[in-house]
Amino acid sequence: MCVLLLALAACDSNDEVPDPNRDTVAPQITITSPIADDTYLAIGLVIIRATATDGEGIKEMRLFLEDRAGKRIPIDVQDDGREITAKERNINQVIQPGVAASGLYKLVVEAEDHYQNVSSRSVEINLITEDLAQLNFYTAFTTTGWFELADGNQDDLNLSDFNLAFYTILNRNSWDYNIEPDFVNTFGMDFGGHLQLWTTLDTNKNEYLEYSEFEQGMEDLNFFERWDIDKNELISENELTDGVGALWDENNDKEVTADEFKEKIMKYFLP
Ligand SMILES: [Ca+2]
Ligand SMILES: [Ca+2]
Ligand SMILES: [Ca+2]
Ligand SMILES: [Ca+2]
Repeated sequence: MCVLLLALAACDSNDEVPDPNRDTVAPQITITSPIADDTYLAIGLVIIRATATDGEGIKEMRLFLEDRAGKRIPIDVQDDGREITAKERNINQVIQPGVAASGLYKLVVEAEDHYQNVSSRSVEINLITEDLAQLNFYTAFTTTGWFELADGNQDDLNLSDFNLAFYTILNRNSWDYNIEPDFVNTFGMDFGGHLQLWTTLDTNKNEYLEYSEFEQGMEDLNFFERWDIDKNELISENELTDGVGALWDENNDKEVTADEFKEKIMKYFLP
């Protein structure tokens, strides 16, 4: 009987007396992508990179897209593979915002520790839902989010990132290494009018595109060197846009019209 009373008393006092070890400090959050005020197509890609740290461990990270009225759309956070007690957790994922209306949105990151301390940080981005045909080529191209994905937020593409980004364009099913000859031929026509590009690339004629063949083919196409206007051996987003634009300007009037770019942007630079 006495034991039972003691147990009850211990239980009561546990509820009433604050735990001196209780963690009262909320996690700290840093968002490195997207950059505030960047503009993206609603049907394009937005990379989200955020880190939360907490002296006692992070229980959960949450992600929302919030419109101007404060309405929140939750976004599934991909597990970063760390222990639930980890003192640092990360968000590193690509989303397609898919909102219905253009405007300023907040990307909100929340982190909660094991003592219900919650902190929140946000970054504002512009999302545009216009049909691609309503945009000029530069805006349409740069707001796809493709370049940020390709450059890993490094601002410019070096030769190996550049090649990898174009390999990813050609390798449409990222889960295999199978590149379709027909798609390569279409790409060849769309990027400079090259007939039967596949035959040129598959030099050992095994009907398979080895990466070395692809690299040699890219060197022969000479995009990187030609587009690198300032010759710093890096391709900036402007250089890429100008380079692609020059190839797609079918009537050579130095303008890329929606008719010239719309279908191709969808095919090569949007998911
Ligand atoms: Ca804490
Ligand atoms: Ca081959
Ligand atoms: Ca350059
Ligand atoms: Ca034109």
